[in-house]
Amino acid sequence: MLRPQDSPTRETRTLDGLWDFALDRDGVGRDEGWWQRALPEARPMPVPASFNDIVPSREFRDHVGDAWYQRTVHVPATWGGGRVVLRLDAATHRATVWVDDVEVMSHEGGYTPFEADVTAHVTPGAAVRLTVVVNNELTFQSIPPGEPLPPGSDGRRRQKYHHDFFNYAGLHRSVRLSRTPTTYVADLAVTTGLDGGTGSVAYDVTLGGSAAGTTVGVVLRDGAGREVAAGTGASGVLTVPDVHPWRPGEGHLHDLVVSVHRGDVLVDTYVLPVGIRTVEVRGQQLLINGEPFHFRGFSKHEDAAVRGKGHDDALMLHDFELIDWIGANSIRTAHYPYAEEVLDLADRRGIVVVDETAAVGLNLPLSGGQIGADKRPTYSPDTVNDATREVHAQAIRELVDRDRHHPSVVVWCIANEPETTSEEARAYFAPLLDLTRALDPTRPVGVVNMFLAPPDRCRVTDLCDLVMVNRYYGWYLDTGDLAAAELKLEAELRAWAATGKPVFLTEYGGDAIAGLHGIADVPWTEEYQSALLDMTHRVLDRVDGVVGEHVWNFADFATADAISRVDGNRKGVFTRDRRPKAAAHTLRRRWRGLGVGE
Ligand code: BDP
Repeated sequence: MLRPQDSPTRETRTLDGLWDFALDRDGVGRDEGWWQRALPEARPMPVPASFNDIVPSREFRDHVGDAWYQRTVHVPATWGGGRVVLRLDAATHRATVWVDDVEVMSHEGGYTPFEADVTAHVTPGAAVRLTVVVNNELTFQSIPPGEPLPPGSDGRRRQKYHHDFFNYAGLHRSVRLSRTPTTYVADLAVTTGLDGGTGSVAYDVTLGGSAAGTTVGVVLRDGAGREVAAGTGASGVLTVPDVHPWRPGEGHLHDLVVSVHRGDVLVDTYVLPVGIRTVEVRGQQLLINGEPFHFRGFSKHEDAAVRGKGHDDALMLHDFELIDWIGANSIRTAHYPYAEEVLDLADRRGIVVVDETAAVGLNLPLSGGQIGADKRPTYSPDTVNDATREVHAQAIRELVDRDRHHPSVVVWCIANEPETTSEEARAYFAPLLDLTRALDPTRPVGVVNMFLAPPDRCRVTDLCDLVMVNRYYGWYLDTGDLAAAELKLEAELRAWAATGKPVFLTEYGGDAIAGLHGIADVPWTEEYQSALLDMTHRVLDRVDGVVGEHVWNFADFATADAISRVDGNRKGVFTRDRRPKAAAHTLRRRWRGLGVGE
């Protein structure tokens, strides 16, 4: 699926703004056919945004079930004779869409786009009613998983989930209506290579509609707009002498311009930004363009006050400026695929990305407040099962399809902290790792490991291309005792390094309440958070084979209510409104190589 864009042959309209909205409190909307009429008791709701925090009420915040969005859309009269496509960049966690009375698409999974050709259901020059029902229920067959709880004393539905971030829902990203020609560039596969100073771009164009009598041409332009290579035919390999590659810290992009002609007439044209670079795991190194790369940065969240997980360009830009300020070079899209705009910006700024599916919480021993309290097996016919794995496989297909062209993306992460000590875990993950490699043989793939599965017990990490581990020594383990934590962290990282694979510490850190101070090693203070990071860095610098350090988290974020959470998770080195804690300055000194006081 190619993203909509404006070009000489294409036109795109965003449908962002205020929509009508109704919570379906009694779950009757589908039976009553709410798409056929104005929503009952409709109120305005912004798109993109989570609906949970817009209205100050528990009913909105904790709603479980369907929520309806509706608006009128005017289809431009000039769009006659074209193909009209409706695309939702994300609807969390699933949605069904109607154009007037016609159901045009349904989609499972809250963080990847979906689209439908709605040409037959619209009339250029006329308006249509667009209705979307979004559902936020989690089950053992959804990614991420969850399960229903008995209704509360107020009769409202409740659910439990196994991940540590608030279950925000709604239309989190843009909705677009676009027009393409009826013969159009439907798909584009691009693989880049480097051989010394010479770059290569292998391309393969798929046309939609009638290809009869058409010719396909491609032109590659560098960042200054100069043509550096050209080719004819739907597939081929372009060679770029003296290439300007994409590299970390320098997001140089080329434009691959695809043109489809019928005789002299331009039928369609599509422009894909391309970064020419290579990625490879060799021994215990991760190489970008043949050079060892060390990840320093954050595992993040998409999270902010009021808008929840709704994408916002201002916040995104500010986060990237802070990433630059602190001297980070990479992020991990914990714990789901982020808005495509984030990857666009990472491409342009040379920020390296670990790209993750929404498979978080596949770990029953870890859930439920007390480790081991939930005795059910994670993988069983009644819990995470074959049907879950198929949903997970589809989430991987959609992630790779959406993001394969982003040069910033160098690693696929197909799950965070699943249960990985059982034979069932190995049987669950082996085919998913194979699938990811089959979809994209050019990038390493892994599963993030958690502390209950050390090297001698984990049955999955040996199947991965690199070791990715989250460790909280000094926080959940050896709380307040950084000396003990230092010894244990070092012993464990050395054991992982002995596996011969590159070792990436994908999460470490501790909570700090901004403004809380202490002299001794007191958890929750800004000083302790900083000291914990310093301790971890001493260890990382002593262990060979470590390729990366991602602090948990970039900023404080919302979670479900829990006695271990103080208005959310406070492991951010920035507060939720992006003010630095002491830890941010600690990291900046390390990552920018500054002396004390600089
Ligand atoms: C890790 C999880 C992350 C949590 C973090 C924490 O990967 O989602 O938020 O722990 O507890 O295990 O802060």
